[in-house]
Amino acid sequence: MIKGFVFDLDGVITDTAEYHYLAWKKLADDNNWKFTREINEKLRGVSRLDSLQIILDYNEVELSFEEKNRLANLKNTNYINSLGSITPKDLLPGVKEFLTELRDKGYKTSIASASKNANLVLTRLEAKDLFDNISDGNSVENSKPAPDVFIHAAGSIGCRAKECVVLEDAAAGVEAGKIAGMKVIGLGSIETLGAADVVFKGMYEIDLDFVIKKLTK
Ligand code: B16
Ligand code: MG
Repeated sequence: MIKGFVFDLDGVITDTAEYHYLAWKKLADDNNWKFTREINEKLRGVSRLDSLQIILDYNEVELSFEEKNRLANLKNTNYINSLGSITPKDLLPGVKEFLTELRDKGYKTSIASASKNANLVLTRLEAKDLFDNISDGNSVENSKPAPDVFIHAAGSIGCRAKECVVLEDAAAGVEAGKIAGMKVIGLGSIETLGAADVVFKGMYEIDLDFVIKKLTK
């Protein structure tokens, strides 16, 4: 029986990928590193330090742990500065309607994001009230594809893993949700999210009754 829905943030509730891209691009430009849109796609759902490592590997650059932390912090300052322009209009299509329907029907809802800025983004969106709990990059040690943040989220809303449905836009997140033992709805393209139980283009396409039937049969 499904009792809870666990939502990724970036790419599912709102699209902060462009802000992440611009902040990484500035860091890369300042350090004369190559950084493309294609590499940026590989950073979806990946933690801040792991994202930096992907960029460093691509450029064959080796740095000390301290230097990596310093650069990750610089990127984060740029990213946070850009979040000031986010408003409730930046909720992705169908998000408010789907969350409202879930809560009206008695389902528990939680965020499960790799981001350490989830609270700030949700505050800007004025969307914190749509969720019973927020689990994020501050809640767990291991980031996706490790299942930790989803397991943390399920526990926080009083559900067992098998009673939860995950909504994810990134391959690493779909993998994490499956490892956690949850049903997974992929939001995006079937090519990237084929490992999910069902894939929709966006939340606006989801028919709740259809999904519950499909995931519990
Ligand atoms: P921060 P999600 C992820 O969020 C982003 O998709 C990813 O691009 C970012 O690097 C990661 O959060 C960490 O974010 O630097 O804000 O801690 O998709 O898991 O909600
Ligand atoms: Mg995401």
